[in-house]
Amino acid sequence: MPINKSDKIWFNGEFVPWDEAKVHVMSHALHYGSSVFEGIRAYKTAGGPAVWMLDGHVRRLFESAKVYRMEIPYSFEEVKEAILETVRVNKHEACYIRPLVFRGYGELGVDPRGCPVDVVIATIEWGRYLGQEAIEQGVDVCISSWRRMAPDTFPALAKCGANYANSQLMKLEALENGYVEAIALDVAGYVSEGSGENLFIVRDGTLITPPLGFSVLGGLTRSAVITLAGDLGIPVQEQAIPRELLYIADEVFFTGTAAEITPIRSIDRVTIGAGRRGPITERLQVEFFGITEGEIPDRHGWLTPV
Ligand code: PPE
Repeated sequence: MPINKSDKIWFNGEFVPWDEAKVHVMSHALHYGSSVFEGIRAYKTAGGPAVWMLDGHVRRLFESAKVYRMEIPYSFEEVKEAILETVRVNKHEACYIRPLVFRGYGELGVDPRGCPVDVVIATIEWGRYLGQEAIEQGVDVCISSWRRMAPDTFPALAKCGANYANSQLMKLEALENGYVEAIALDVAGYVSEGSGENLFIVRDGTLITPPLGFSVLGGLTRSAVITLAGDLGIPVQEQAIPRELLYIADEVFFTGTAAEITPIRSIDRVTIGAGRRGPITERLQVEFFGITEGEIPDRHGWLTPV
């Protein structure tokens, strides 16, 4: 997606103009994928922009950094405040927020210890991730020939730049073959997730999603959907999903900060359910978008006013 520049980027504690937020080509992260990041949305509400699940995202950023032994030189509260300040400074009504923590310019070689840990927070205005119509019509996806990483290779719960080498292979193959997105199986052959989304299916009125441990990211949208399903009295099971259960599911949808709740209408050209957004997906969307847009009371305290 093209980048809509905003005015300023928070860079190691200071605001710098968008075009001046640069790093050296010998930065460690560029060579070895040593970055961890977040993707957060601020939604437009009647009371001004509000950040969705800010604490959960900042917590996951610190956890991702912990796994890779990266010491973030700011406190949890400082990072939270910097995120809010970046939205304010850029005068967004709504935006996508990209905090990025990376091993910077210091030494060359895999050993990262001689490189500083740099932190940036950028914001852009971003529309629908999988296209404007996707939210209502659903998307056509495939099963990737690439598997998600095995649990003892790359830690899936850490949102590390390096994981997205695998995601890029999935995405490129899917686009090349005329699909919008791909779903990967894990190392054992069970359904894992999309290149940048968690996945749910609906079967006989029950929502099913792979548990953490099936090489999935612990998605915040995934957690929100599980909570909303509870509110609506829809049973949820976290269990292994064999590939064929996708084809015979009543409904399938993706969740993610960027993708929000996006229905899937076909997989490998097999029509899912009625071939359009299903009723449970729609009920969850109504709740989700109602809360994010400030039209339904934020009963779980998910929005932080900017
Ligand atoms: N799995 C993966 C691999 C993933 O990247 C995301 C988010 C999710 C699941 C859903 O997690 P959550 O956003 O907490 O519900 N992907 C981010 C990056 C997408 C991109 O293209 O960049 C996002 O949605 O912001």
